[in-house]
Amino acid sequence: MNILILGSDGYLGWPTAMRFSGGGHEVTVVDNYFRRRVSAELDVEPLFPVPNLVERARRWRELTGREIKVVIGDLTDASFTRSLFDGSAKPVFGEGAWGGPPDTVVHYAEQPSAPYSMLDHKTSSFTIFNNLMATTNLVFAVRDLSPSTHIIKLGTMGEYGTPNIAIEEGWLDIEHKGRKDRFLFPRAAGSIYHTTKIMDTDLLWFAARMWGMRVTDLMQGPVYGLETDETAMDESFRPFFNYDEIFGTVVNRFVVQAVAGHPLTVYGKGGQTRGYLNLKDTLQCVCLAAGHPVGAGELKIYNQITETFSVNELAEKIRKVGVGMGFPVEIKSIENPRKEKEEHYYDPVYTGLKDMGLKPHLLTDDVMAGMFETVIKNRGNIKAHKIFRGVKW
Ligand code: USQ
Repeated sequence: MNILILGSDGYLGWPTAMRFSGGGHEVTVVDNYFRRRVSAELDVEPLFPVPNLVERARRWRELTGREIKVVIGDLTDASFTRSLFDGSAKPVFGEGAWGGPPDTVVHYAEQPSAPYSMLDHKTSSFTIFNNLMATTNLVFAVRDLSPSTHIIKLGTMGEYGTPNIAIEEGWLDIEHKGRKDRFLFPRAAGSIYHTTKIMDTDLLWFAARMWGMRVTDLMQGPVYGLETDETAMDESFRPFFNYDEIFGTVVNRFVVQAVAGHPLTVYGKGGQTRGYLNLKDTLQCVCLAAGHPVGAGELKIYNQITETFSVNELAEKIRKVGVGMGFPVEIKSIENPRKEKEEHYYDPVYTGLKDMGLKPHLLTDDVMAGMFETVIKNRGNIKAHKIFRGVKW
């Protein structure tokens, strides 16, 4: 397949690019380096430096002989987005001829942080504009230039919120006054970022209904880890590993806190329950979705998680592994800077991807110990002041 990966510099993008390229697909990666710029602006750089996309693509070619083309640009610029579908985009790396419009687009190119979206009016507006314009421009480019392209969009479990009923995979059958119909599962997001993901889903559903677009929306929970088969090939292939409050997800944060001797920052009562998954499983899920293109006019939704934990359960698991490795880990509940339910029902369905063949890598003691080892090697880079800033909702 000819695959376009939008948002390739981020935590998930580059590992996904290597997986598809290693699998023999033609891969073009696209990014505007938003994450790098904002990390520097807000003083929240990752645990270790990550080479830019050209440097990584060059190293990938040296090691594998395979070429990943790199295009740098901003998807909120409609003409730039269209250039990716009509062959006029100019790669900054990669010499091979244009392979034609993509069979599959993996769309990660969004501002991914809930706290960033809640910092202030400016970052909220940016999140809304950036995320919705990128998706809008993609939808129109596909409609006009490559209507058979399968769009794989990264959504989030946070679109559903924490309802008091089981969370189905995207859709809910309703019986009302004796009649039945099927609707998108009710959504109730807890941040401006998560709200933009709801709006994305609505845009894509509109495009599927009106223009026969083919869309898979992957409702993903917080991801952890930094090891994949490909990142293990070379240190420069490791993805962004953030431990700060803006870009760090909770498992990664807790491991760094344990190593740094910082009490694990459980927000509020710690009963907040979410579905989690290993970075390795994100790659499996996206590859499975790409291998199962949906029909014209179809929006297929999967809940992309492999197990659920409350924040208290996560903290306890990481404490146990940390203590076993000689760290005196302390857990400390702090006032929750977010507005979210701290005790709630949580029963998501997540069978669709497993039915397609997903083999989950769970959060075992060994997996956590592996994360500890990488963090220990880089512990000299940990800056304690980056761990908590208290972005209030
Ligand atoms: N939490 C703590 N302590 C911390 C950090 C987080 O108790 O130090 C809690 C949060 O309050 C929340 C839970 O842990 O209840 C998860 O927080 P998170 O920061 O790991 O994840 P979140 O902000 O929800 O966002 C992340 C990704 C986002 C993705 C989302 C999936 O950054 O891109 O969409 O996970 S989900 O959470 O299912 O919506």
